[in-house]
Amino acid sequence: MGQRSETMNASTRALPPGQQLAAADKWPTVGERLPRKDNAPWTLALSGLVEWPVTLSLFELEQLPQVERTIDIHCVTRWSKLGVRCGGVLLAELLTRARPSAAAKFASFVARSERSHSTSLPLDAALAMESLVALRVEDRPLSIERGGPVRLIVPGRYFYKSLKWLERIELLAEDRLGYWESTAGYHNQADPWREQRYLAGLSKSEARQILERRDLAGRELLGLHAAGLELPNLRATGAVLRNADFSQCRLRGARFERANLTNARLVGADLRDAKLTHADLEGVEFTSADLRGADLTGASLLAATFRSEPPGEGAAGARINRATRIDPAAVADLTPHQQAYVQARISNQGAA
Ligand SMILES: Nc1nc2c(c(=O)[nH]1)N[C@H]1C(S)=C(S)[C@@H](COP(=O)(O)O)O[C@H]1N2
Ligand SMILES: [Mo]
Repeated sequence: MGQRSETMNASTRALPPGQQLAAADKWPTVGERLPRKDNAPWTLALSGLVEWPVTLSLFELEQLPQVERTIDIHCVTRWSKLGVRCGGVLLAELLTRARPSAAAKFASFVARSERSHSTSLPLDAALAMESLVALRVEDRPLSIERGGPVRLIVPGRYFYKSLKWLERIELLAEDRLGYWESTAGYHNQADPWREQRYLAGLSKSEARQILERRDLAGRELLGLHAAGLELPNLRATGAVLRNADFSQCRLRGARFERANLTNARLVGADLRDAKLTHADLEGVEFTSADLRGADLTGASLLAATFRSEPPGEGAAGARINRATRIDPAAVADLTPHQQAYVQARISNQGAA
């Protein structure tokens, strides 16, 4: 597997487009928090198009040649962590044990998880990137919460390709889409340098038709084009609207309670008195939006943007006043620069 991955190059210790650095002491948990309850000892099975299917115990994994790699984590919801030291067994090393057959072109990685969470990669790409079956992070055994004892680490792809609680690797002739890739529209290539976050969603005219009734409550629509539209009092309670574009939209009084607006663009949107309580607002762009009187209580704001970074560049900051409700814990999840901006505007606000 002679090819060196691009992530081994020091010059890539930079942020891909649209990412921001998580605070140094923060490593957010995304997706499932714990593996499936199972008292059986941990094993890793290699199956599918292999000459010798094998099942390895944790002890056997630890006896294989170990490597250390310093990798960069890029979550699709826009936070990154650079230079995380991981240790374990190279996928390539493992596969020599099972002998992939010539027909094997894809690898499906399956987790010990309640929903059999999985992800997949073309086999040659997985090997070229020096994917790692990780057992350690920062020289300690991987904790259960971090995906231990055995976690896939795929350098050079958004972190949803790094499967927690890996228990089976199946080699296939055809690809088998993973959990997020098939349920959330996450891009199957997932290259952060090309911003391959999501598949294309609805067309603009389809979006307009759907928006005519101003009722999106409970709907699931990926990449909704709604920029510039008049949508006051829009109903979108509980809607799943990842990667929607609501830039410059009139959304005064809109209802987004418990909605998933991950990575949505709300640049310049009029959100006065909008209800965003308990919404998932990770990676949302609020630059120059009007949030006066908006209620963001219980919302998660990891990697959300309220003003351009670096300061002084691009659009004006979001309008936030004392009537805007944001939990202190959500403010604490923002980057220091965003935090300072939001804090200064809501500091006189009573506890939410
Ligand atoms: N088994 C399993 N693996 C998973 C997920 C999941 O929900 N279940 N989420 C993925 C996503 S979307 C991300 S960003 C990372 C998060 O890893 P962390 O919780 O250690 O930060 O795990 C990935 N691997
Ligand atoms: Mo993710």
